[in-house]
Amino acid sequence: MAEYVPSTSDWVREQVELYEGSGGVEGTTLRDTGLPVIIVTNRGNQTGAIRKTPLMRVKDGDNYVLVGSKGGAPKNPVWVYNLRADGSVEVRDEAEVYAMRVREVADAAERARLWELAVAAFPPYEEYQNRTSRRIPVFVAEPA
Ligand code: F42
Repeated sequence: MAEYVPSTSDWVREQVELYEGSGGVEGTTLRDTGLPVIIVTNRGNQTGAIRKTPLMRVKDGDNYVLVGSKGGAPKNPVWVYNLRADGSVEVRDEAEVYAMRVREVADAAERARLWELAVAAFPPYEEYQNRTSRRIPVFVAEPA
């Protein structure tokens, strides 16, 4: 059984610990913004380790839109490569945990629609995309 290897980023690791440790009652928003966060459990594509990645909650019906923004950094967050390698994830949304299948959004029209949902849920995504020449990857997680 692969082991969980926490993020190297302290605030992220702490959010995961509070969110999961409270069964999805605490630590479910982005700092003091009140904006909801989900946790995507994914598989390290090089180490095989269990990785837990908090992301903003962007819903599209029963699906979740996963945005590889990383604050507009020049490089993709590495969980993008995990999802590209293995689309089987678990999404924790507060007290619920769903087995989901992730696919990367390639179709321009679909991406435009989902990007609009993402920016509506978390306006900074727009700034992040303007901040980098990197095309921020967008994934959809659908119930497995
Ligand atoms: N990040 C976003 O991109 N979008 C969001 O909407 C978002 C919201 C959010 C809300 C709350 C919160 O606490 C964090 C939030 N984040 C958001 C940050 C997000 O959780 C990630 O921390 C961030 O996107 C960076 O992701 P990362 O996967 O690049 O994380 C780094 C810091 C990391 O953990 N690196 C590990 C390390 O040891 O350096 C390796 C992680 C890993 O998956 N390794 C793979 C493996 O095999 O184990 C290899 C990956 C590879 O191919 O290199």
